[in-house]
Formats: sequence, C-alpha cells, structure tokens
Amino acid sequence: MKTLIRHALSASLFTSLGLAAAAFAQDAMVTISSPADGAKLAATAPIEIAYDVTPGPRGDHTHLYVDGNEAAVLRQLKGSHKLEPLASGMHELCIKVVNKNHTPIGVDKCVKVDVQ
Ligand SMILES: [Cu+2]
Repeated sequence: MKTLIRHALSASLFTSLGLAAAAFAQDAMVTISSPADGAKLAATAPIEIAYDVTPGPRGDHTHLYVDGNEAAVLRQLKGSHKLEPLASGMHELCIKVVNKNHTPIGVDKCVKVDVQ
C-alpha cells in the first residue's frame, strides 16, 4: 500500500508528466556476474556468488535460493555471498527480488552450476 501512495505522490508532482514519470522509475533487475551459467565448480570449494540488484519500485531486498530452497537474505544490492560447498551434481542458484514482506515480486535471475 505504501508503494501505491508514494507512486500517487510522485505522479502528482509531475501532473502533466505523470505517465512519463512512472516510466522513468527504474525497473527491477538482477544480474549474477559470477558464477557464469553452466560453470563447472569444484565440490571442495565454497562458492562465491557475485550479484548486482536494482530492486525497482516494488522490490525491497533479495533472497538467494539454492535448488529452490531459501539459502540467504541478501540486504546489499551489490556484493557477493559465500555459499557452503555443494554436493557434486547440477545445482540451480537463484536471486529473487522480494518486497518488504519477503514475497518474491517475480523478478529474478538464476544460474545453473555443475559441481564436480
Ligand atoms: Cu526477505
């Protein structure tokens, strides 16, 4: 609800440019710079995931998921997070933008890694 009110306020500041102002709000986006999608990783080493997030008007912070299970809450919008070594096999690492209630807003980025 707060987001809606904030939107209404900022739109009123731009009266005639209301629609244009909304279009300027940065869209939510997640980038995972490392590991690369399809990367082969050693089962003995911890995995460092490097990311960059734009939460957008509906997002607040992000969650990290490993094989669909929540592994961490990422409060920093840009940084890295170290994961415990994973068992060998394919794993999926996802970062999802969530709102203040920790509910995913539908913007995410996933990479599959091959741990050997
Ligand atoms: Cu959360």
